[in-house]
Amino acid sequence: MHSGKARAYTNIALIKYWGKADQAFILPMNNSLSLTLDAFYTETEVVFSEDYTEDRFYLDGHLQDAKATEKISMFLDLVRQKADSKLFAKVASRNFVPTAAGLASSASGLAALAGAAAEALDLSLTPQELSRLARRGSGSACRSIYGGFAEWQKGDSDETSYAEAIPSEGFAEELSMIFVVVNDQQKDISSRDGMQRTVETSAFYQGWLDTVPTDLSKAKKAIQKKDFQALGEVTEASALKMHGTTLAAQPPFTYWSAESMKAMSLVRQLRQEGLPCYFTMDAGPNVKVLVQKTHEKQVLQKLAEQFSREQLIVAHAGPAIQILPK
Ligand code: 2P0
Repeated sequence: MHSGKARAYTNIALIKYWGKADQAFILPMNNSLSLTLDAFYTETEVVFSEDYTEDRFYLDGHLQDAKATEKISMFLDLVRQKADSKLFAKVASRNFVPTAAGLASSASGLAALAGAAAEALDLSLTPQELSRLARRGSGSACRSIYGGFAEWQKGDSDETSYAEAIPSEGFAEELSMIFVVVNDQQKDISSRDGMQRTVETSAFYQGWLDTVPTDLSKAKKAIQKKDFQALGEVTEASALKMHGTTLAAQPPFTYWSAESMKAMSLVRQLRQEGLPCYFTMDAGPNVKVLVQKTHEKQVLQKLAEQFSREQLIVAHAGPAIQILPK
């Protein structure tokens, strides 16, 4: 029996990944930059054995259907190929999320699966190789191999597309991210479908691509100088531009709900009142507020005036992927 267990933390992009140059290999159109967080993580155990006659996937203790298992199997095929193995596997994953608000992420999930499967088949991968492997499962997962800030270098091939840590000399540890969990009944467009539609049809997509390199260099400079305002401004700008592209897609769509707008307006208002904080959003209506730890309580208090305490989740910089004892 060959087993491996790993824990990976989710990450939120400050400079967003939005669009693929290659669907099969998950090569992105642009570099992205993220902060790994401590509040949400996935633990996954993978056991390969001669005794199994098929792959099985358990999520939070429940055996998953054929469709969910198929995705896992396709990823395991990549690992089996690397290890020259034909063994089937049992995969048991657990998402650790503070509330049941649908915040489970593919980034932590696929990073933990990559780490556990590679460990189980003794692949002895470097962080860069593990990042490349995780990328094949889900693009954003390649950034969850590292703690703190990470940059995904888009590259132009399977070999050259991977994330790297961005050292920040403690700056990442000075930050908080407050999740405003917004409930809406809208049917989700997955990020995979949303980004593809945008690349193929949005009149604004080229504008997005044209400005990412400048935003990225602003973000890296801000990290180097520990300049919170500069990092916050470019974070918010990157999210707004990404979401702008969806409005010009065919057919047009948006991830924003009225509640998302309410949270974004409040963040702008707090800033006008002299409280430094900035928002970002991903492929859903939740709003994430970037703030320094020194102002976390004040911002949380203000948010709590308009949202229930259950809707607010505080996260801080999280660690790199961990291989756990079996
Ligand atoms: C990001 N997102 O940079 C962007 C911003 C959502 C909005 O990466 O198709 O699950 O598996 O590569 O990584 C979410 O998309 O997509 C994402 P796939 P993924 O975090």
